Amino acid sequence: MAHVVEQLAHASGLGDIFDKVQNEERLTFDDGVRMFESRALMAVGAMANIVRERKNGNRAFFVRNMHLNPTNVCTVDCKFCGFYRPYRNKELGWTWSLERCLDEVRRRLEEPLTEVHIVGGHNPDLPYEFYIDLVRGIRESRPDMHVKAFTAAEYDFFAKRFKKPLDEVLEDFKAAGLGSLPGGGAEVLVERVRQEIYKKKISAERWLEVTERAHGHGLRSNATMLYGHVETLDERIEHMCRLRALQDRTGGFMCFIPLAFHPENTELSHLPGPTGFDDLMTVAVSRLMLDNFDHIKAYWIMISPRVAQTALNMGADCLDGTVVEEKIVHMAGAKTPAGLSMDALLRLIREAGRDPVQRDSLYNELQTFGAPAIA
Ligand code: V47
Repeated sequence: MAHVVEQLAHASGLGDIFDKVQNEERLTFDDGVRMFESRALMAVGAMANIVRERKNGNRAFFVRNMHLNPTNVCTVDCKFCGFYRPYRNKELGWTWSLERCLDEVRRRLEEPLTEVHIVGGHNPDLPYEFYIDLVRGIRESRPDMHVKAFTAAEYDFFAKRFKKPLDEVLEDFKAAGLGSLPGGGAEVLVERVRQEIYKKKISAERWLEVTERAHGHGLRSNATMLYGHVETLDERIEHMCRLRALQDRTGGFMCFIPLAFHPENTELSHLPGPTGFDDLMTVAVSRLMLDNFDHIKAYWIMISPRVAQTALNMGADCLDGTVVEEKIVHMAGAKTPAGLSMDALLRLIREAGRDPVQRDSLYNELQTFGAPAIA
């Protein structure tokens, strides 16, 4: 098989990159840009598959999770976001009470979920105790549920808003039962992009600093990249190189998730958003560049179940999960379902020739699945 990939890579002018992949050598910034610019999806995808299988064999992971978005009122005004309502018009958005949030979790007690993923707007009306009590309340009503909550951008907001040292904030959340951090808020870790479309959000340096501190407190996290808007291919690679450098220092990242930009209902609605080709290429290039990340997630919510399934053969080893009631991209025009059943995920994975593995939030295996019963 390797010689077929080698031929493909040579035919696309990427033979030297193939050699590095085979020898497990780190790829350079220029290698990353060249792979994107080659448009050689078959070659890049096949090389990414080598790394994917080296790291994760034939396994493809999913998690049984739900999302919770306590508020979409936000002071940051990111141009790419269709989810938020500006604080100055806060009556147009929602801000749920603690009880309402806890009810969202409690009403699913019968469902075999293992994770709740919580993110929201930067809403100055909510007190510190709201966030802490939310994490603690979920853990009390459902001790088996892992709380993956709030992005590095939100922890920075909490520290500033409540005038507390970041380390104290992180320790308070840990003591309340926080399990890990989702990867959002990173967008593209390049100042030029920030200035253009989210200039009030924390800088790349601060996102990396908050994340490093969280890792230092023993909290693991994910990392995302929002692509397909105003960023260049070089800037995508710069983003990946910055994450890779931090991972060298901390080892705290679990997975990388490329997030396909959805333009509807945003200030960037004139942009077309990425294509399926770009979705697959971005998964494949990230698998090859992020040699120190164990997992690459093809988030089916953003790139569709069909493309995510295909990505399982081009670098991705995880589809995220059942995701009950996704709002962030559905408010930006996503046409995907707001959730998938476990059977639907199993079918996607099996038809891609992979072995489904239900994981917990830290990528421990919970359940493997044999071949489907023949009808
Ligand atoms: O940070 C916002 C993105 C992120 C849009 O860690 C948009 O496992 C596309 O981070 N089009 C939040 N994307 C979601 C997120 C996430 C999702 C799934 C799994 C994990 C994980 C993390 O959503 C934001 C932003 O980058 N986003 N608006 C939009 N219009």
